[in-house]
Amino acid sequence: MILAQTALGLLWLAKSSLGCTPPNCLASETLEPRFFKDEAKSQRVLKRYGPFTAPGMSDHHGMKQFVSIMAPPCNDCLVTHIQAGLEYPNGSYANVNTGMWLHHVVVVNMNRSSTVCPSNAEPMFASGNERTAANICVNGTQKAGYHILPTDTTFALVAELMNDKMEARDAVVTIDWEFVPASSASSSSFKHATPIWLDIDGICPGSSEVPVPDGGSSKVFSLSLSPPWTSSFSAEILWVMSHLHDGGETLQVTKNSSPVVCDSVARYGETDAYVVTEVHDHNTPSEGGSGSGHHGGQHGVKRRAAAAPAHTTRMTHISSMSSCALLGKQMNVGDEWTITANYNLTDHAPMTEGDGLAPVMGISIMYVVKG
Ligand SMILES: *[C@@H]1O[C@H](CO)[C@@H](O)[C@H](O)[C@H]1NC(C)=O
Ligand SMILES: *[C@@H]1O[C@H](CO)[C@@H](O)[C@H](O)[C@H]1NC(C)=O
Ligand SMILES: *[C@@H]1O[C@H](CO)[C@@H](O)[C@H](O)[C@H]1NC(C)=O
Ligand SMILES: *[C@@H]1O[C@H](CO)[C@@H](O)[C@H](O)[C@H]1NC(C)=O
Ligand SMILES: [Cu+2]
Repeated sequence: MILAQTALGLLWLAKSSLGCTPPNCLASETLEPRFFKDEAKSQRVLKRYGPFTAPGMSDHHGMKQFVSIMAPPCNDCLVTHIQAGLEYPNGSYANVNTGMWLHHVVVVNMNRSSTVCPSNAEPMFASGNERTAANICVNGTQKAGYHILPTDTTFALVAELMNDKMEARDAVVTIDWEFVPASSASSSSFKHATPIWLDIDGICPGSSEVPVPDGGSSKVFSLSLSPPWTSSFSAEILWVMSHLHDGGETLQVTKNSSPVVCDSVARYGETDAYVVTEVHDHNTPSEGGSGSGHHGGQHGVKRRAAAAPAHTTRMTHISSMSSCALLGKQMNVGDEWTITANYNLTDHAPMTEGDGLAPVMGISIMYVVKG
């Protein structure tokens, strides 16, 4: 990930003294906590970051990455559950059916080192447009959370948005944070969770984006983290969440070549928000960008010859990735961990960029408790 360096470059932002610095100025919302409310005085807050202006489709395919310094959601607290989302500035839900993607969001704790790549700052959460939750406490069954220390003063937010319309549009990234204060966590014997970031782009990933092998001439391919990551501690694995791009089918986390410890499955178009329906009419050779975009559809939605009858295409995009919970004390000193991202571009159309295929990703974040 680029973020370690890029975020440092933007540190001057934090020094601005206007009370708040974008993207930290939007109203947050207090929500009802779901886990450990009475037991550990938990709190839950929906933070809004932005607004960010995604360019029109003709400018970098409507994509833009934003890197900003953000305040941690709480101080000296254990974060038990995290989930990202996307809104328009008027507060309405934003997703692919209205042409706006939360391509990815990564939250980095700039005051800590990544466990897998110690030269980078620690990515403590990430999400793609499928918006998988980091359910660290597994719905309150585990007294565990990511400890934001009093010295963790600086987080970075890396957000990439993608806009399917011709005109530039604003969107707001939301993150729903649930946490318990460290004092009550300590008196309730909460455990501290460590995020382990495994990435097909390597132990110290760059952008995490990997080109499609041979430009996609082979529709079925797998990409792995190689060499694997070797754990230097033993740990209990609480939660494993994974990320693929369109065309992806499964992502496997494997220990010592076998067994597969977690097999995460991509599902497509489970709700209307993840489906783009287009009517193609030869009289109005659609473009102008409403929906067909540069991703997904292109392969299945080649412009039809003028004589072709009007027809409708329905493109589905990844709407969820299954997670794995409570895998037990499976991590031992010296274990070699890898992940394999399995793609089948025949089964599901990949994203395109111009005339070629967009790069793909394969990432798993494991939240573990050392010891
Ligand atoms: C909110 O903004 C979106 C995007 O601009 C727009 O499509 C939608 O109609 C708006 N909703 C309301 C209730 O104004
Ligand atoms: C957590 O609770 C939600 C809502 O009840 C449920 O859909 C989900 O399956 C639960 N997840 C786990 C890992 O228990
Ligand atoms: C946290 O990291 C930021 C960015 O590197 C740095 O400016 C700040 O001083 C650090 N905070 C502490 C308490 O070390
Ligand atoms: C890829 O998907 C196609 C279309 O669903 C299917 O026929 C084929 O068996 C799949 N290939 C593999 C290796 O899964
Ligand atoms: Cu991605």
